[in-house]
Amino acid sequence: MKKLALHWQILIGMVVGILFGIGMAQWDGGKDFVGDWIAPFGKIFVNLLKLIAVPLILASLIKGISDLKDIAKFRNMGLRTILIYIGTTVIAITIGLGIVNLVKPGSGVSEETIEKLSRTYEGNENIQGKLATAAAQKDAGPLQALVDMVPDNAVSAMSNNSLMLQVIFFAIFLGISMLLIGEERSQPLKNFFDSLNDVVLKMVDLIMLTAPFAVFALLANVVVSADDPEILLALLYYALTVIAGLFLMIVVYCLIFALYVKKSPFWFLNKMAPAQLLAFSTSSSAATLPVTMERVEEHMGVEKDVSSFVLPVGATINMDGTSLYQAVAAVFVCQALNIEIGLAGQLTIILTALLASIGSAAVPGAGMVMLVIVLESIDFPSELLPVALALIFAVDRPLDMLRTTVNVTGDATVASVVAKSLGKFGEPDVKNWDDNLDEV
Ligand code: DAS
Repeated sequence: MKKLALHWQILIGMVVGILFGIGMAQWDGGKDFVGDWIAPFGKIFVNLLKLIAVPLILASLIKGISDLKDIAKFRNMGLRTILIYIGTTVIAITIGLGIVNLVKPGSGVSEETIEKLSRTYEGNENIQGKLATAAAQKDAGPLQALVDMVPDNAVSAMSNNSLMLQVIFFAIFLGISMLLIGEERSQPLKNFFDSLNDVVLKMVDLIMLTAPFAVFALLANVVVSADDPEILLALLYYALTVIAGLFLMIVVYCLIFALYVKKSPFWFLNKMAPAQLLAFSTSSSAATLPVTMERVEEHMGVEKDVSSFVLPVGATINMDGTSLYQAVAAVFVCQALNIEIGLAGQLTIILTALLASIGSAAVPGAGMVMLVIVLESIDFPSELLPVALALIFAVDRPLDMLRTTVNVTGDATVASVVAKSLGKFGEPDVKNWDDNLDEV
């Protein structure tokens, strides 16, 4: 029997994981059993993907830059990439503000719900941790993000995934230096990174063989750890507002694909499905990056010198789903707590949500940390910050899964647009999902 396409296998793993999690949640020992014996396999899978993200970024970026032959082309591609990323993020935030002001999900939240959520979550160490992280980021100087981008140790930069920008900085610096010393002298190093790139992409294929079981473990753990349905219900309007906004953002990507890239949006979503399902299951753009790169390069035909730059940069600084969510969440908590924010406040949200999504790390729950920065930018009462996070905490994980899916879809869309604009959108190497697995 012909093997099921990868995304169907992953989808089956997710559905079985959700059903298994629901079943386990009915049994008192279910949460502990899943946490002790099932969840670790999901964590191992995420760790494996993060493990290879760094060598993959290094090899593909250096190969991509050294393939460009001259720096002017790299500068042109870099500027185009950053501008388009900013454009899609501003669109996302605008959609978020539009829909939250239209639906007004916060106005329906009752006093007792606010009281119950505050009592349940305000002391939660996860919320305290996010407030502390946000405070630390706020205390940093305005150029701290720039300083953090420059590693003081090439090896340590490669060992810490959340400092992916440092790896990108180092790879760009090395790649440009290779261009400057000329092809002949840099050829041995180029051959090394070319070969490393091929080997790491094969590692992605091998890791993906375990994806169906891994997403089963991830989803089972998310479901069995979910909060009580009553609280989730109280936040239904808010969650649906975010989901509607995220869906509209996917429609924007499909329109961009159909009108500019001139390919069917369904073709695009079909090619991206495994990466989107992984983004949903892991809630981590960083962990999903190796798969996003493999799909965009090998299954969609975007040339490596574009995808190897645009996608790693996008995974760290372009989070359209997160910025849309921050716009909705910031206005939602103000509505729920009857805090007036005028037009000026909403415009401030556009700017700070843009900067916050650039500053968000590509890891689960990063968006909530940056939400504190956005709230503080509109003079939100600091004593109400724990209540504000408590209001959205219960549904943050499922919404994080969805906004991460939008984040990676946005990165792939921009990579396709940049490739199309540079005439570097070729034919995919791999027609079917398992063509490149035959020799495994
Ligand atoms: N989970 C983040 C990511 O990896 C997004 C977020 O937290 O909003 O993209």
